[in-house]
Amino acid sequence: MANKLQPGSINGELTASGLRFGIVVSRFNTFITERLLTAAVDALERAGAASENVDVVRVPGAFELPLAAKKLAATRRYDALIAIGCILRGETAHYDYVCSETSRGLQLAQMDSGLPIIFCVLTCDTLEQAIDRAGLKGGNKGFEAGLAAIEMAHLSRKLASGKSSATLKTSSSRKSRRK
Ligand code: INI
Repeated sequence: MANKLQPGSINGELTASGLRFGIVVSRFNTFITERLLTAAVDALERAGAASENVDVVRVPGAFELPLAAKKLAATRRYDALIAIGCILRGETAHYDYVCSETSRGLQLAQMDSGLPIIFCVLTCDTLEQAIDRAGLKGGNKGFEAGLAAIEMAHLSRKLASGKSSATLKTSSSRKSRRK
């Protein structure tokens, strides 16, 4: 039997006009990370973000992404951040340390700051797997990250406002009636 109760839902829109984004990119495996970056910027641009509202910061490797993201978050200048990197498995355990500290550090920075930090760090066994995810068979994870950043920026604002889904719906329909 279908429920009579119809819960309200709170969603993030996919329009980027007026929103500010910071992107931190690792130069390690730059062949991949620059492709991810281009696609992330493409997603923001297509959704209406303005050039002056998007900053790109480059760091040496994925391991350095969390600190740069944390510092950008502390400026309180952004609605969302995107962290871009590519970690490829080598012959030693180095890969495991870089993967775990990068993901842990980014999640910590996100939870500490309350700012959405989108995880666009590929962790692959081979270069081929990374290429597939940076514009070939697997699409482009950078584009997905751009969309996730926009959605989370909106959602984050809405959740911080403390308004219920009913109030948000009423105020947005009031706004669209005014247009
Ligand atoms: N950094 C990466 O972003 N990807 C890698 O594949 C990688 N590997 O394999 O070594 C890597 N190492 C560097 C690391 O991120 C730091 O920049 C370095 O250890 C200095 O702190």
